[in-house]
Amino acid sequence: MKSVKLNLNPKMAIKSTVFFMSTLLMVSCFNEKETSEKAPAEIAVNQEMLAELTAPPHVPTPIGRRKAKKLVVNMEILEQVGTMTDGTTYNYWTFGGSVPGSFIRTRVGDEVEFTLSNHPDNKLPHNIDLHAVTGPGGGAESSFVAPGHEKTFSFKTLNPGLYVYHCATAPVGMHIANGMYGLILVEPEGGLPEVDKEYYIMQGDFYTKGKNGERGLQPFDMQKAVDENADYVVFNGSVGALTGDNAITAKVGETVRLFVGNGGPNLVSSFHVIGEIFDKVYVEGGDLINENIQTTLIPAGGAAIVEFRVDVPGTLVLVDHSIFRAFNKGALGMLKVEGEENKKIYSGEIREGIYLPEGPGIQNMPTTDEIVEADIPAKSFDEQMEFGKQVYMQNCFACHQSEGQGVPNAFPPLAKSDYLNADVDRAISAVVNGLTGEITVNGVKYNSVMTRQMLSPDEVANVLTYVYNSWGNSGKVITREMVQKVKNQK
Ligand code: HEC
Ligand SMILES: [Cu+2]
Repeated sequence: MKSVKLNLNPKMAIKSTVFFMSTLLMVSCFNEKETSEKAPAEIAVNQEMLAELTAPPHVPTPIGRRKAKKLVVNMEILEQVGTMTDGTTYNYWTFGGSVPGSFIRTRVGDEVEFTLSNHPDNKLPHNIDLHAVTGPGGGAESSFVAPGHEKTFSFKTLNPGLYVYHCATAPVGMHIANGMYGLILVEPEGGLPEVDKEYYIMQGDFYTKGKNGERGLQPFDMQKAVDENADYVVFNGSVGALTGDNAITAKVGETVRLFVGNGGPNLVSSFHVIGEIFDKVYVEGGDLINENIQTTLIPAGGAAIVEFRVDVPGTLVLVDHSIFRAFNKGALGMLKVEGEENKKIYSGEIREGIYLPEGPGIQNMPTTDEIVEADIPAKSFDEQMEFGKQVYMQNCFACHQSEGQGVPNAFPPLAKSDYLNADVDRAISAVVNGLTGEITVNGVKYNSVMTRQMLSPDEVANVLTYVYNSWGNSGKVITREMVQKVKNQK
């Protein structure tokens, strides 16, 4: 019974004893049917098995009906440089080489023998606090391990649920901020109900010396972390870990289960999937199931299991609905659903999920004149193309789409655009000053608003060079001087 674990005040304790006794009565009535009614601590294990560990967004095979076992988990800590976003790298500290760390899947009653190895190339000692552990520090005290060493401890899983694990070595916040967190699932007796697709997603906030998008290897910024002023808020450790080719997938009619965690260190997540309603949410990763939910709150150091059936094809966009984090700091992922349209459920005029909360027509024009200079001007055509593509993916992609194809009735195409190719200054002006009013692109009329893009002259030159040299366009090279000239005309 769960009361063993709770730390109750006296009044609660009385209540809980009454509850405990009445449960005992109930149990004694229903007891006959299965061993499953045993207190988790009493569940015997006789076989040993090596735990399957997976990197996100994948999860190990479901437990199903397997009996409780001695489960051997071998987790290796690796400090390694990885990509935060195009052009920006970060020295991640990881459990198993990924952020979040390897997913651990257990069942109630398992005896987990956990070995934590700290790779000899690492610089620091680490440990692990698993929220699924009943015991001091969640294992932290027994697992503190220096580089080139390993530590083993064991624990029995008593409470089903989805739990966070993280490093708890001082300064704890710094170890978590560098990516040292992951999820451990404790399935109930008999396993979770079957679904078609399962994925592992974990949010985290990152603090870098340079601001969002600044190039190069970015060191951790302690002061920003203390101030809770995140430069990046991301799913699965980096910007784009779940978008484009990295998107997770499902087919129309399938049921999807997402194991969603939040490593923090600071921010809570308002987890939402644009264009979908959660049929079920295991609130905070526990037993309580809520139904028909739009957005579920996932605290730092907490988790939730969300489930839904996908009914129509398209791209569902996963966000932290603290929405600037999604569109400006990276907390955005995609679930691509393929299959037959169902016009009854969704009429489907726009195929890809575009999200403009206020609609393109009423978004405010930015008023500030402060435009940040790009740190390094491109030195060659190839560099212009490379930098330009990055600017495109960060600033234009959402509307004009990955291949410049645009979105029918909303955003004009840039691919083979006669409007673009006819007049370079006019195209520069669209980016620098914004564009509004009726225009005709390839014979189709658009009457909407493109807000002025807050980019440096170099960035404008690069992105337009990229656009002009992609998707069958006229191949012009735009220089910062050409951009400057158009700016001065204003
Ligand atoms: C928020 C959506 C949005 C973003 C972001 C955006 N645009 Fe546009 N863009 C539009 C809309 C809408 C129009 C048409 C405006 C009109 O109807 O007057 C347009 C028109 C254009 C045109 C002229 C029409 C054509 O198809 O040739 C160009 C060139 C252009 N955009 C380039 C860019 C570039 C480059 C970026 C990124 C730096 C960008 N846009 C970012 C929405 C956007
Ligand atoms: Cu650590």
